[in-house]
Amino acid sequence: MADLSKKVIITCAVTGAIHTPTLSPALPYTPADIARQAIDAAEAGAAILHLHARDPATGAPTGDPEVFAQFLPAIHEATDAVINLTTGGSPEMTVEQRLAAALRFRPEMCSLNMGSMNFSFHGMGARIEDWKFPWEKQYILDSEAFIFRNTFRDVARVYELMSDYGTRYEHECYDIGHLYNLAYFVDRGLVRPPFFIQGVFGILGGIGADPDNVMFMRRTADRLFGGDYVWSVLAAGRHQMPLITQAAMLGGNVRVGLEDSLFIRRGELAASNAQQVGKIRRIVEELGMEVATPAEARIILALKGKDGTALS
Ligand code: KMH
Ligand code: ZN
Repeated sequence: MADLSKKVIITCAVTGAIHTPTLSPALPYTPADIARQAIDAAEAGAAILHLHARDPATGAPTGDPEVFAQFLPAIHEATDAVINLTTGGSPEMTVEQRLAAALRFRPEMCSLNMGSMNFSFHGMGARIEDWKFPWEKQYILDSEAFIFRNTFRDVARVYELMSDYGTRYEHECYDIGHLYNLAYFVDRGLVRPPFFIQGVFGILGGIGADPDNVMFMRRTADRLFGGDYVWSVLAAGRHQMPLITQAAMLGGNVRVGLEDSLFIRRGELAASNAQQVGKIRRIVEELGMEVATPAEARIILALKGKDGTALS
């Protein structure tokens, strides 16, 4: 068995709920496109696929399990990648709607957002005049007033419901305080190690995308969780590749995908999710590290395996 401590897990977040179709022709929103891009990302080296659904006709984010059902089985059959379903959903969903798909499909992993916060992206698309779909512009503008609700009771509920299914968590931590929120749940015994922590940098409302902050979050997690956590980083927009490269150099794991950034380099839109996976894979390998396979990621994160899900 290879030394798993040197392996880098690549997560690919394929479509998300922030970007809208006008912003990039590569952003997948039909079930067929989400499935194809997810499968290509796995083939390029992503061990984990973080998935949201979109209305097939308009590209608007949806939490409807029936829409997830139009692409999850294809991904489940075509790849060995770990399927990780969002419970963050979108600004327009209730907490119930955000949980519906994870409850139905009982994936190996689901996201779990570790605190309430402003979560804004209203500056995006400021120069766009012709929108592909009527909902997009207002959706983006309304994020100026969006409070991303993740109360202690909400988070506890996700733990209580999903732990019954053996689902484990991508703990999304948008600020240092969110690490302390996780420590609170650890103390209450609601979650057991290893804790997968996704440090999220550069969301307006969360911690800034500064290398110092990456170090600060890493040190704080070390202090709170010692050897009990597995660390990963995502960064929004142009910060994506630099900050995740820093994370890899610090022994962490990385997340890419069009959910987090539409670009492949400054001023150039990415052609696909797989292109971003390929780029970080090359960087990681050039730095002398190896990318984790899905099987290795399952061992590192103590996941239940594909057979324990309701995805097929
Ligand atoms: N879009 C990311 C910054 C979720 O799906 O739970 C946060 C996210 C939330 O991935
Ligand atoms: Zn997400």
